[in-house]
Amino acid sequence: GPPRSQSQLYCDLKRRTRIRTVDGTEEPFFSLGWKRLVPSLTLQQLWTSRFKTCAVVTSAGAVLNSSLGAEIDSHDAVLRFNSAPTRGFERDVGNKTTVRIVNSQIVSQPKHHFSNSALFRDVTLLAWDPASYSANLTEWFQKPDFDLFSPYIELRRLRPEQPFYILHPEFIWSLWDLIQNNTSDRIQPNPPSSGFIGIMLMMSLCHEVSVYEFIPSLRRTDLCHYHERYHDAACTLGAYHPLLYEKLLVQRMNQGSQAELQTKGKVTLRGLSSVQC
Ligand code: NCC
Repeated sequence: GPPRSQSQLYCDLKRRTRIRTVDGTEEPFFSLGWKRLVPSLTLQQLWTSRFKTCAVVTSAGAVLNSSLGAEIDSHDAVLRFNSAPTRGFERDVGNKTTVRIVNSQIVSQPKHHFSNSALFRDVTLLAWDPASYSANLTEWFQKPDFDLFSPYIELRRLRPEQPFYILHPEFIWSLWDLIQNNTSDRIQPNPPSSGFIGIMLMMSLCHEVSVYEFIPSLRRTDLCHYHERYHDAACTLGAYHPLLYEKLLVQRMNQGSQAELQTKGKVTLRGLSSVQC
Protein backbone atom coordinates (compact mmCIF):
# COMPACT_ATOMS: atom_id res chain seq x y z
CA GLY A 1 0.00 0.00 0.00
CA PRO A 2 1.00 3.65 -0.40
CA PRO A 3 2.70 5.53 2.42
CA ARG A 4 0.25 7.67 4.38
CA SER A 5 0.50 10.65 6.68
CA GLN A 6 0.35 10.04 10.42
CA SER A 7 -3.24 11.23 10.73
CA GLN A 8 -4.34 9.04 7.80
CA LEU A 9 -2.58 6.13 9.43
CA TYR A 10 -4.41 6.66 12.74
CA CYS A 11 -7.73 6.88 10.86
CA ASP A 12 -7.01 3.67 9.00
CA LEU A 13 -6.20 1.97 12.30
CA LYS A 14 -9.37 3.26 13.92
CA ARG A 15 -11.49 2.11 11.00
CA ARG A 16 -9.99 -1.37 10.81
CA THR A 17 -9.23 -2.36 14.39
CA ARG A 18 -12.05 -4.22 16.10
CA ILE A 19 -11.04 -6.38 19.03
CA ARG A 20 -12.63 -9.79 18.74
CA THR A 21 -12.42 -12.72 21.10
CA VAL A 22 -13.91 -16.19 20.84
CA ASP A 23 -17.32 -15.60 22.46
CA GLY A 24 -19.11 -18.90 21.92
CA THR A 25 -21.63 -17.57 19.42
CA GLU A 26 -20.00 -19.26 16.41
CA GLU A 27 -19.52 -22.92 15.52
CA PRO A 28 -17.94 -25.15 16.64
CA PHE A 29 -17.83 -23.25 19.94
CA PHE A 30 -21.58 -22.62 20.12
CA SER A 31 -22.47 -26.34 20.09
CA LEU A 32 -19.75 -27.02 22.63
CA GLY A 33 -21.41 -24.68 25.12
CA TRP A 34 -18.68 -22.03 25.10
CA LYS A 35 -21.17 -19.21 25.68
CA ARG A 36 -21.17 -20.36 29.29
CA LEU A 37 -17.45 -21.10 29.32
CA VAL A 38 -16.12 -17.68 28.28
CA PRO A 39 -16.20 -14.76 30.78
CA SER A 40 -19.62 -13.16 31.00
CA LEU A 41 -18.20 -9.66 30.47
CA THR A 42 -16.48 -8.89 27.18
CA LEU A 43 -12.96 -7.50 27.32
CA GLN A 44 -14.27 -4.06 26.33
CA GLN A 45 -16.93 -4.16 29.08
CA LEU A 46 -14.27 -5.14 31.59
CA TRP A 47 -12.03 -2.25 30.57
CA THR A 48 -14.48 0.54 29.81
CA SER A 49 -12.95 3.78 31.15
CA ARG A 50 -10.98 1.97 33.86
CA PHE A 51 -7.56 2.54 32.39
CA LYS A 52 -6.47 5.82 30.84
CA THR A 53 -2.72 5.40 30.53
CA CYS A 54 -1.31 2.03 29.54
CA ALA A 55 2.19 0.63 29.17
CA VAL A 56 3.26 -2.13 26.82
CA VAL A 57 6.53 -3.76 27.92
CA THR A 58 8.23 -5.92 25.32
CA SER A 59 10.56 -8.69 26.42
CA ALA A 60 13.56 -7.30 24.53
CA GLY A 61 17.04 -7.60 26.05
CA ALA A 62 17.53 -3.86 25.55
CA VAL A 63 15.23 -3.13 28.48
CA LEU A 64 18.03 -4.30 30.82
CA ASN A 65 19.70 -1.45 32.71
CA SER A 66 16.99 0.97 31.60
CA SER A 67 15.78 1.85 35.13
CA LEU A 68 12.31 2.27 33.62
CA GLY A 69 10.49 0.24 36.29
CA ALA A 70 8.96 3.14 38.23
CA GLU A 71 7.87 4.92 35.05
CA ILE A 72 6.28 1.73 33.70
CA ASP A 73 4.42 1.08 36.96
CA SER A 74 3.03 4.65 37.00
CA HIS A 75 0.63 3.71 34.18
CA ASP A 76 -2.92 2.64 35.05
CA ALA A 77 -2.43 -0.70 33.30
CA VAL A 78 0.64 -2.67 32.21
CA LEU A 79 0.72 -5.32 29.47
CA ARG A 80 3.43 -8.00 29.39
CA PHE A 81 4.10 -10.97 27.13
CA ASN A 82 4.35 -14.73 27.43
CA SER A 83 6.52 -15.83 30.34
CA ALA A 84 8.47 -12.57 30.78
CA PRO A 85 8.97 -12.20 34.57
CA THR A 86 9.02 -9.08 36.73
CA ARG A 87 10.60 -10.71 39.80
CA GLY A 88 14.29 -9.86 39.95
CA PHE A 89 13.90 -7.25 37.18
CA GLU A 90 11.71 -4.68 38.97
CA ARG A 91 14.15 -1.80 38.54
CA ASP A 92 14.06 -2.14 34.75
CA VAL A 93 10.55 -3.47 34.01
CA GLY A 94 8.46 -2.64 37.10
CA ASN A 95 6.26 -5.12 38.92
CA LYS A 96 2.68 -4.24 37.94
CA THR A 97 1.02 -6.60 35.48
CA THR A 98 -2.58 -6.00 34.45
CA VAL A 99 -2.76 -8.06 31.27
CA ARG A 100 -0.63 -10.78 29.77
CA ILE A 101 -0.78 -11.89 26.15
CA VAL A 102 0.34 -15.48 25.73
CA ASN A 103 0.85 -17.40 22.53
CA SER A 104 -0.43 -20.96 22.23
CA GLN A 105 3.04 -22.42 22.90
CA ILE A 106 2.96 -20.95 26.41
CA VAL A 107 -0.52 -22.28 27.04
CA SER A 108 0.18 -25.80 25.76
CA GLN A 109 3.81 -26.64 26.58
CA PRO A 110 4.28 -28.28 30.01
CA LYS A 111 7.55 -26.42 30.63
CA HIS A 112 5.67 -23.14 31.05
CA HIS A 113 3.38 -24.50 33.85
CA PHE A 114 0.53 -22.42 32.50
CA SER A 115 -2.18 -23.54 34.92
CA ASN A 116 -0.16 -23.19 38.12
CA SER A 117 2.60 -20.60 37.60
CA ALA A 118 2.09 -17.35 39.51
CA LEU A 119 2.98 -15.44 36.31
CA PHE A 120 -0.44 -16.22 34.89
CA ARG A 121 -2.53 -15.60 38.04
CA ASP A 122 -4.24 -12.35 39.11
CA VAL A 123 -4.03 -10.84 35.62
CA THR A 124 -6.29 -10.67 32.60
CA LEU A 125 -5.10 -13.33 30.16
CA LEU A 126 -5.34 -13.19 26.38
CA ALA A 127 -4.24 -16.24 24.42
CA TRP A 128 -3.79 -16.56 20.68
CA ASP A 129 -2.80 -19.18 18.13
CA PRO A 130 -1.60 -18.59 14.57
CA ALA A 131 -4.45 -20.36 12.76
CA SER A 132 -3.80 -20.27 9.03
CA TYR A 133 -5.21 -17.27 7.20
CA SER A 134 -7.90 -19.20 5.39
CA ALA A 135 -8.85 -21.76 8.03
CA ASN A 136 -12.40 -21.64 9.39
CA LEU A 137 -13.05 -21.98 13.11
CA THR A 138 -13.87 -25.69 12.90
CA GLU A 139 -10.63 -26.46 11.07
CA TRP A 140 -8.77 -24.34 13.61
CA PHE A 141 -10.42 -26.06 16.56
CA GLN A 142 -9.47 -29.47 15.16
CA LYS A 143 -5.92 -28.49 14.29
CA PRO A 144 -4.50 -25.45 16.07
CA ASP A 145 -0.73 -24.85 15.79
CA PHE A 146 -0.50 -25.68 19.50
CA ASP A 147 -3.50 -26.97 21.43
CA LEU A 148 -4.67 -24.01 23.47
CA PHE A 149 -8.27 -25.19 23.73
CA SER A 150 -7.92 -27.94 26.34
CA PRO A 151 -5.85 -25.80 28.74
CA TYR A 152 -8.32 -22.94 28.19
CA ILE A 153 -11.27 -25.11 29.22
CA GLU A 154 -9.29 -26.43 32.18
CA LEU A 155 -8.35 -22.98 33.49
CA ARG A 156 -11.82 -21.54 32.96
CA ARG A 157 -13.16 -24.31 35.20
CA LEU A 158 -10.35 -23.98 37.73
CA ARG A 159 -10.47 -20.18 38.08
CA PRO A 160 -13.77 -18.99 36.53
CA GLU A 161 -13.38 -15.55 38.13
CA GLN A 162 -10.15 -14.84 36.19
CA PRO A 163 -10.78 -12.91 32.95
CA PHE A 164 -9.31 -15.14 30.26
CA TYR A 165 -10.04 -14.75 26.55
CA ILE A 166 -8.90 -16.33 23.30
CA LEU A 167 -8.26 -13.76 20.60
CA HIS A 168 -10.28 -14.42 17.44
CA PRO A 169 -8.14 -15.41 14.42
CA GLU A 170 -9.98 -12.80 12.36
CA PHE A 171 -8.70 -10.13 14.72
CA ILE A 172 -5.14 -11.46 14.37
CA TRP A 173 -5.35 -11.51 10.57
CA SER A 174 -7.05 -8.11 10.37
CA LEU A 175 -3.89 -6.77 12.00
CA TRP A 176 -1.80 -8.53 9.36
CA ASP A 177 -3.95 -6.88 6.66
CA LEU A 178 -3.39 -3.55 8.34
CA ILE A 179 0.39 -3.98 8.25
CA GLN A 180 0.33 -5.11 4.61
CA ASN A 181 -1.95 -2.25 3.60
CA ASN A 182 0.43 0.29 5.01
CA THR A 183 3.64 -1.24 3.64
CA SER A 184 5.00 -1.09 0.09
CA ASP A 185 6.81 -4.46 0.28
CA ARG A 186 4.96 -7.76 0.18
CA ILE A 187 5.16 -9.09 3.74
CA GLN A 188 5.39 -12.76 4.70
CA PRO A 189 2.03 -14.52 5.28
CA ASN A 190 2.75 -15.16 8.97
CA PRO A 191 0.82 -13.63 11.85
CA PRO A 192 1.96 -10.46 13.63
CA SER A 193 4.01 -10.83 16.82
CA SER A 194 2.42 -10.83 20.25
CA GLY A 195 4.01 -7.41 20.67
CA PHE A 196 2.12 -5.84 17.76
CA ILE A 197 -1.12 -7.58 18.78
CA GLY A 198 -0.69 -6.11 22.26
CA ILE A 199 0.02 -2.61 21.00
CA MET A 200 -3.11 -2.57 18.84
CA LEU A 201 -5.17 -4.00 21.67
CA MET A 202 -4.04 -1.30 24.11
CA MET A 203 -4.60 1.43 21.50
CA SER A 204 -8.19 0.20 21.30
CA LEU A 205 -8.71 0.09 25.07
CA CYS A 206 -6.67 3.02 26.51
CA HIS A 207 -6.49 6.78 26.04
CA GLU A 208 -2.72 6.81 25.72
CA VAL A 209 -0.21 4.01 25.28
CA SER A 210 3.51 4.02 26.12
CA VAL A 211 5.42 1.22 24.42
CA TYR A 212 8.85 0.23 25.74
CA GLU A 213 11.64 -1.32 23.65
CA PHE A 214 9.55 -2.31 20.65
CA ILE A 215 11.56 0.21 18.67
CA PRO A 216 15.06 -0.39 20.06
CA SER A 217 16.73 2.35 22.14
CA LEU A 218 20.45 3.10 22.06
CA ARG A 219 20.76 0.09 24.38
CA ARG A 220 19.90 -2.13 21.40
CA THR A 221 21.49 -5.55 21.70
CA ASP A 222 21.23 -9.01 20.18
CA LEU A 223 20.28 -10.36 23.61
CA CYS A 224 16.87 -11.83 22.80
CA HIS A 225 15.05 -11.42 26.13
CA TYR A 226 15.90 -9.41 29.24
CA HIS A 227 15.41 -12.53 31.34
CA GLU A 228 17.43 -15.10 29.37
CA ARG A 229 21.03 -15.46 28.23
CA TYR A 230 20.16 -16.18 24.64
CA HIS A 231 21.47 -14.10 21.76
CA ASP A 232 19.70 -13.85 18.40
CA ALA A 233 19.23 -10.64 16.43
CA ALA A 234 16.11 -12.16 14.82
CA CYS A 235 14.24 -11.63 18.11
CA THR A 236 14.43 -7.88 17.52
CA LEU A 237 14.38 -7.78 13.73
CA GLY A 238 12.07 -10.69 13.02
CA ALA A 239 12.19 -13.93 11.07
CA TYR A 240 8.81 -15.63 11.28
CA HIS A 241 6.71 -12.60 12.23
CA PRO A 242 6.58 -9.49 9.99
CA LEU A 243 8.30 -7.79 12.94
CA LEU A 244 10.36 -5.27 11.00
CA TYR A 245 7.26 -3.96 9.23
CA GLU A 246 5.32 -3.85 12.49
CA LYS A 247 8.08 -1.71 13.93
CA LEU A 248 8.23 0.67 10.98
CA LEU A 249 4.49 1.16 11.27
CA VAL A 250 4.61 1.82 15.02
CA GLN A 251 7.46 4.26 14.53
CA ARG A 252 5.33 6.22 12.06
CA MET A 253 2.60 6.53 14.71
CA ASN A 254 4.94 7.81 17.43
CA GLN A 255 3.76 11.03 19.08
CA GLY A 256 6.66 11.17 21.52
CA SER A 257 10.10 12.70 21.06
CA GLN A 258 13.15 11.32 19.34
CA ALA A 259 15.06 11.69 22.63
CA GLU A 260 12.62 9.40 24.48
CA LEU A 261 12.92 6.88 21.68
CA GLN A 262 16.68 6.83 21.93
CA THR A 263 17.08 6.88 25.71
CA LYS A 264 14.04 4.88 26.79
CA GLY A 265 13.06 2.95 23.69
CA LYS A 266 9.72 4.63 24.33
CA VAL A 267 7.01 5.28 21.78
CA THR A 268 3.87 7.23 22.74
CA LEU A 269 0.67 6.37 20.89
CA ARG A 270 -2.83 7.86 20.98
CA GLY A 271 -5.74 5.73 21.99
CA LEU A 272 -8.05 5.14 19.02
CA SER A 273 -11.15 6.39 20.86
CA SER A 274 -9.77 9.94 20.79
CA VAL A 275 -8.85 9.85 17.09
CA GLN A 276 -11.15 12.08 15.02
CA CYS A 277 -11.45 11.25 11.33
O1 NCC B 1 9.92 -13.44 22.29
P1 NCC B 1 8.54 -13.09 22.66
O2 NCC B 1 7.59 -13.25 21.37
O3 NCC B 1 7.93 -13.76 23.86
O4 NCC B 1 8.49 -11.50 22.92
C1 NCC B 1 7.29 -10.77 23.12
C2 NCC B 1 7.21 -9.61 22.15
O5 NCC B 1 8.24 -8.66 22.45
C3 NCC B 1 8.79 -8.09 21.24
N1 NCC B 1 10.25 -8.33 21.23
C4 NCC B 1 10.80 -9.38 21.90
C5 NCC B 1 12.17 -9.55 21.90
C6 NCC B 1 12.98 -8.64 21.22
N2 NCC B 1 14.32 -8.74 21.23
N3 NCC B 1 12.41 -7.62 20.53
C7 NCC B 1 11.07 -7.45 20.54
O6 NCC B 1 10.58 -6.49 19.92
C8 NCC B 1 8.04 -8.74 20.08
O7 NCC B 1 7.00 -7.88 19.65
C9 NCC B 1 7.45 -10.00 20.71
O8 NCC B 1 6.22 -10.36 20.11
C10 NCC B 1 5.60 -13.95 20.40
O9 NCC B 1 5.41 -12.99 19.64
O10 NCC B 1 4.69 -14.57 20.99
C11 NCC B 1 7.07 -14.37 20.66
O11 NCC B 1 7.12 -15.60 21.40
C12 NCC B 1 8.33 -16.38 21.35
C13 NCC B 1 8.13 -17.66 22.22
O12 NCC B 1 7.09 -18.46 21.72
C14 NCC B 1 7.76 -17.25 23.66
O13 NCC B 1 8.70 -16.33 24.19
C15 NCC B 1 7.72 -18.47 24.57
O14 NCC B 1 8.98 -19.07 24.73
C16 NCC B 1 8.70 -16.71 19.91
N4 NCC B 1 9.92 -17.52 19.87
C17 NCC B 1 9.94 -18.76 19.43
O15 NCC B 1 8.96 -19.35 19.04
C18 NCC B 1 11.30 -19.44 19.46
C19 NCC B 1 8.94 -15.40 19.18
O16 NCC B 1 9.23 -15.67 17.81
C20 NCC B 1 7.74 -14.48 19.27
